Amino acid sequence: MKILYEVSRIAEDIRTMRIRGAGRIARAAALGLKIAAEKFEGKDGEEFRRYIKDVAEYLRSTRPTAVSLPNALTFIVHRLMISPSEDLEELRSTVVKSAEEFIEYSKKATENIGKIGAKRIEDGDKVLTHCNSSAALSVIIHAFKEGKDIKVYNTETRPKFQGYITARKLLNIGIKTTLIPDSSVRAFMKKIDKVIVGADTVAANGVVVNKIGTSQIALAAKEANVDFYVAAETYKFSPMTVLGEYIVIEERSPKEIVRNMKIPENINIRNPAFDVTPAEYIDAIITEMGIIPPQAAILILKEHYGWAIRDYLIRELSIDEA
Ligand code: RI2
Repeated sequence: MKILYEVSRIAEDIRTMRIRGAGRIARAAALGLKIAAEKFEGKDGEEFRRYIKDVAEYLRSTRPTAVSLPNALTFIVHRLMISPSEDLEELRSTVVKSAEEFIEYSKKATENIGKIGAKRIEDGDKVLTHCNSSAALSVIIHAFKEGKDIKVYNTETRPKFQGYITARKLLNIGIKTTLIPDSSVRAFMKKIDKVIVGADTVAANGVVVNKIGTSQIALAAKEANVDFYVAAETYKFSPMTVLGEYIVIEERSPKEIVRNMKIPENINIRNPAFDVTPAEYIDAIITEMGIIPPQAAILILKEHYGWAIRDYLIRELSIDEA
């Protein structure tokens, strides 16, 4: 299979985290499929279908944890597979339009999460956030733009330090922000009114997979009786978890941890990028469709990904009753 330079560039940028954040990698992958469709040079509809499926698989393999990535690709590939047409130009246009639709939906969803979530932020609140989540930031920024006087505490987020991106963005907008080390979260929790983080994947049972350190923050919030919110678009909910699949936690290079430090030879270093926060530590998940308790994740999945679950049951298990 020939991978176009533009598509391999997108894949490499996702892998190396030049493009990062669950929403952004999903939109970048959708763009990759769109480019592949536009530049496909074959003549045959069947060959086009195979090619797009292979490119989708190639893009999907870049990072394993955020389900937004496979969900974006499946959304587009599914449309292509169910099209009754054999005409190459019609199929090409199906992929291009579906990719554009996903990208548009994704941007709007993040905006709507902000509008909905801002209602949970009160004037005078001190809000803690972790890593760099555009969904979580959308809530904070909307609340601020509504005129609420809020202060943010945001973690550095070792080892990639995405907290600095968050701090810069908030400061540019004029929101007071205090950057804190990840390990100081419990010490600061008594000052905090609300925690709001993003998500890479939400499972059918309501557990949330997000940047490493999130579950410790949830634990500290629970202990201090501080509300803990997750901001996540519906395409961050994982249909395969309904079917019993585990979420793979990405383990990245130890080099990200040690950087230029002198370290003992043969030292064993682990660098998991994400962790799992149990549903009972989460007060609510803010989606573009409304605020739900984490235990209602299964309802979102049935409503939005019923087709994907049904597809799997028919294809793999020959059952048609999802
Ligand atoms: P948005 C990020 O992962 C963080 O874990 C963040 O909370 C999550 O994606 C969601 O980000 P990474 O790509 O989609 O930095 O809300 O590993 O922007």
